Amino acid sequence: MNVLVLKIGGSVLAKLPDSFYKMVVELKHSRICEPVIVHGGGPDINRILRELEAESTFVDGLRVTTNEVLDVAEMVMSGSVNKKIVTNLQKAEGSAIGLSGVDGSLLQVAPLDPTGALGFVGEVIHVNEKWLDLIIQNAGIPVISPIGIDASGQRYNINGDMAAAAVAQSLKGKLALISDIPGVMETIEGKQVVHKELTEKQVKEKIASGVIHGGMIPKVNSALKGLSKGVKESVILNGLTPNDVKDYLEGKEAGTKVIQ
Ligand code: X2W
Repeated sequence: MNVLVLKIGGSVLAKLPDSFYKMVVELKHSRICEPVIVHGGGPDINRILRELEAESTFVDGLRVTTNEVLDVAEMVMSGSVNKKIVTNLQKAEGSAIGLSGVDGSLLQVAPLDPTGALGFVGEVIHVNEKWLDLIIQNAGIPVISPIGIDASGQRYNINGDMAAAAVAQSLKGKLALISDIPGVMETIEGKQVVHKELTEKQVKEKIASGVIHGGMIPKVNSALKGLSKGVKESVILNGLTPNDVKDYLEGKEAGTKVIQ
């Protein structure tokens, strides 16, 4: 099985064109690969928490998750965000099945921070991949919301990138981090270039020198995290020009591959 896990963060989600969903459905129908979507929803969670006057704090990019925050994160991600993506894929004539890590204990987690300072933030310790196989073998595209569950039935909030890396690793697939720019870009001798490939060392150097900045930092870090967790290949691809995803799968130059 040739799986491509597409991680769609909340900020890029709002910008994706219909052609993105058509491309995902085409990947499935033409058997180029088996697409699996893992999404986030950070900006929507922030908005609802603000409306509830229950704003949360972040430690190293992870949301400190109290019981109340957990309820909102689940409501937003397993509810509206998940169903929006499912609907968009259905409109593109795909057969999408939305599920969260709680369903069938798909994402079994343990607390990420044993001191408890992060609250209910989970780390995936096992992916119950039989549910994903079941959907994939029945022509479906799984759409996964990053809320997990532990053996006692406690739910946890999982960082979307970490959930995507865990799913890619368990399905022995590739991990594509969907961005709204063509990849890691740099101006060299007055010309803007997209780096085709970067090693972990180069990524660290480019973060230190400021070439990689802003929203690209969590993406490259997620790509590296994926590799360290045993993902075959991590790549940053532009979701606004969806042909890039197909080009990448066909071995043509597209996006930025991050390698060890
Ligand atoms: C994230 C889950 C959503 C996420 C959060 O609560 O924001 C943790 O931080 P994006 O849109 O991909 O950033 N969870 C533990 O990762 O969303």
